[in-house]
Amino acid sequence: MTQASEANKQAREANYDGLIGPTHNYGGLSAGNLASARNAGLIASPRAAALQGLGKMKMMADMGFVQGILPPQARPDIPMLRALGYGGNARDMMASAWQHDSGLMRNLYSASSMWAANAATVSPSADCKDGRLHLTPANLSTLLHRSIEHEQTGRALRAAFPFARVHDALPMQARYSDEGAANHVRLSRSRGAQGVELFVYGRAIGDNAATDFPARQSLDASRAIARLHGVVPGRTVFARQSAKAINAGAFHNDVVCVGALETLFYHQHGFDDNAAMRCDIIAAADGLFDPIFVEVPEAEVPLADAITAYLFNSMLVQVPGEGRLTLIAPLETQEMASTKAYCERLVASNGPIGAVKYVDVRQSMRNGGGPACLRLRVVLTDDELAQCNPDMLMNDAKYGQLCGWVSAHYREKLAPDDLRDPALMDESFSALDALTKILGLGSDFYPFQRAAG
Ligand code: SUG
Repeated sequence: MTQASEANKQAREANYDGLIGPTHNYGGLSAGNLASARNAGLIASPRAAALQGLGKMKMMADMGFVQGILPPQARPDIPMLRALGYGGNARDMMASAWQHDSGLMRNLYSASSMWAANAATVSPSADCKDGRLHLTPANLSTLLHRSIEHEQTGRALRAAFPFARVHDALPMQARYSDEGAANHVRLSRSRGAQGVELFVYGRAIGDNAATDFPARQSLDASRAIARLHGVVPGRTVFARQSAKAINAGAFHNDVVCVGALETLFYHQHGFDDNAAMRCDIIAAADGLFDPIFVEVPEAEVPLADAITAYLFNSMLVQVPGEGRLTLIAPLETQEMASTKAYCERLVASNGPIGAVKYVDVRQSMRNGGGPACLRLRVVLTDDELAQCNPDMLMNDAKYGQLCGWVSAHYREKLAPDDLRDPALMDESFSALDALTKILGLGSDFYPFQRAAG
C-alpha cells in the first residue's frame, strides 16, 4: 500500500451545520419550495429553531461524528441597503426601505444561511488533481434572499478550513446559477479513497424542458465547479433532475436523493433518466467500487409524500463502528404513513441501510429545510482535520455555551410584523458579536463589526 493511500484511509466525513440565526422567520420567499409557501406568515420561534439545530449537532457529536458549526449571517443585510441607494444610518435606511419596499426588507432579514447544504460544493482532496480540499460557495442567484449569502459564506469557510482552496462564487448570472452541495453527491468506497462526484442540474442552456417552478441549478454551473475543483473528468457524472420532481416541489436534488459511500438512495422520479444516471455512475466508478442503487418506487412512496415528509432530505451516515448505514430523517417522515412504512421495510431488508433515526428540526422544516439541508458535508483527512478551526467544532462545552448564548439573545417568538421592529437588528448584531468570540472568528468577521472599526 502506498503512503498516500495509507493516509487516505484516515479520512472521515464531518458535518458542518448552519447555526440558525436570531431572525429566523417564515417569509414565504422561495417559489417552488412548497413548505416555504404554505407556512408564509406563521409565527416562528428563533429560539426553538436554534436549539433544535444545536440538538441535532450534539446528537451527531455524541454518535462519534466530527461536527462543525457555521455561523449565521448578519441580518438585516445593511450593506445591501446601502448598495441599493438607501442612505443615512442603519435605522434610517431600514425605515425608508420598509416604507418603499417592504418585500426587500423581508428578503434582507432572512436567516436562510442556516441551510448549509447550499453554502458550497465540496470536493475532498482525494478527488482533486492538486490533492487539496476545494470548496466553491454557491452563488444562489435564483432567489434574492439567498443571493446575498455567498460572500459571507466564503469568509466563514475560510475561517473553518484555513488550509483549503475556497473559490469565489460563480458569476451572478442565470447561466451559472448554483445551489451548492444540495445538487451534488459524492460516492466512494471509503471516505479517503478517490470517489465519483455526481452533479445534478435542473436545466441546461438551450433546452426547452420548461419547469413550472425555477430549476435552480444549471449544467454550466455544475461543469464550471467540476473544472475549478480539478475533479478527474472520468470520475464525474452530470445527471439531470426530472422536471416532474421540480414541478412537484423538489427545488433541490437533495429533496429526492441522498448518497453515502457506495450507496445512492433516490426516488423513482428523481432523475430525468434513471437508467442513464446509473450507467454513468457505474462507468465512472469502474476500478474504484461497485455502486449500490436503492430506488424508491412511486408505488411505495408517492413523489408528493416523499417531498412533504422529506424522506430523502435525510443524512445518510455510517455510524463509527457500524457496517450498515443509518438514515437520519426528520420526524415528519415518521408521521407520514407511506414513508414510515417504507423505512420499516428498508431496515428489515438486507440492504445497505440498516437503521433510521428521527430528529426534530420542525422549525427549519416549515421553511423546507430538513436535516440534510442544515449540514454541509466535508470529507477531511486527519491532517486536514488537525488544521480546522477548533473553535468551530462541537463538543459538550461548546454545546453548553451555544445553548446559553441562544437563551440569552434569541426571541421566543417572531411574527412577520416583528421584523419592522428596529430593536431586532440591535439584538441580532449584539448576539452575533458575542458569537464571534465563542467560534473564534475574530472581531472583524461581520460587516457591522468592520463598519464600527
Ligand atoms: O432555499 N428555504 C430554503 C430551504 C433550503 C433547503 N435546502 C436544501 N434543500 N438543501 C430555500 O428554499 C425559505 C425562506 C422563507 O420563505 O422565509 C427558504 O429560503
